[in-house]
Amino acid sequence: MSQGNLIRPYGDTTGDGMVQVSFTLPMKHSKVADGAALQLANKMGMEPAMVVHSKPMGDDFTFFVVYGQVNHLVDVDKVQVVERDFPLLTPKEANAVIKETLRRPLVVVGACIGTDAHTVGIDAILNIKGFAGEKGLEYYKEIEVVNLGAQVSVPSLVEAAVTRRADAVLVSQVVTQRDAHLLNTREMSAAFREAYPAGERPLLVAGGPRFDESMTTELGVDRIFGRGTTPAEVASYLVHRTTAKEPAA
Ligand code: B12
Repeated sequence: MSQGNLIRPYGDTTGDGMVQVSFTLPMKHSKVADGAALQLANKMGMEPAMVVHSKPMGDDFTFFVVYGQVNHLVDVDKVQVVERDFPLLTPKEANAVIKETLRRPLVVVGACIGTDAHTVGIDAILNIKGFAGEKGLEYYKEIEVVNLGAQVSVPSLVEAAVTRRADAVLVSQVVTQRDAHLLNTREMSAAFREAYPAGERPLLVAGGPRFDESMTTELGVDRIFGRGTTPAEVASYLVHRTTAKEPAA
């Protein structure tokens, strides 16, 4: 039987299994609090473990960094991720494909929905100034960007998508408290399915740092982009999907 491609974390020497975790406990900073942190680390499978940093966070909370050893193995062959399954295009190439195939600008409507006011992420993708040295979608001559900004309600987003004849709707969710990002995204995708005849709705794309990129079906969207996404990746995906034959389901 194959042992797979097994590895262990590296701290001081190869394969020593050393990891570092940080967390907060609702306890006053004290020796007992340090002991409580250690107990948690042990229960998490870190043995031996050491509190290397503890700091009061106000009167009733303490923040910890714990360094310790785990015995778990990582089987690299069993790792599952969503790989990019479309070619990465330059703005020039993306523009050329849109011009040849759609023969009109590709319309993108973007927003932060719900109560989320974290616009930096969606702006990084849409605004001309872009992100990580890449220009945003506004820079693309053949992409028409409608950025609705923060705290947009789902009905307003649907209305804007219908009015502007959006090819794609880009939604950002940064706040994840009480699973707000999941609930809002599901509400959004359901509303689009209700508002559009089957096969005619725009592509639905969700993005934000704490999404699991494999949850597209569960959330009813076509693609999810996570932490560190760059504008060219998004533009390339949109070009790939909107200029392909099959419509969004
Ligand atoms: C800046 C900031 C703010 C600013 C936002 C200003 C603005 N105009 O955006 C202000 C001060 C307003 C703010 C407010 C709040 N914030 Co705040 N904020 C942050 C902070 C420090 C940085 C976020 C950021 O700009 N990242 C940079 C961008 C470029 O990264 P990004 O968002 O991940 O985006 C990238 C990808 O995720 C992806 N992406 C993102 N969206 C999309 C969308 C699409 C379609 C695609 C394709 C890709 C994509 O592409 C981007 C580029 O790679 C984070 C902590 C942190 N370090 O992340 C907290 C953080 C997000 N905030 C947090 C909180 C709690 C709040 C408040 C509730 C605080 C409060 N009690 O009032 C409020 C909520 C306001 C609201 N109604 O939403 C928490 C969220 C915790 C959680 N689990 O939900 C964080 C994580 C801080 C923390 N550790 O507690 N915040």
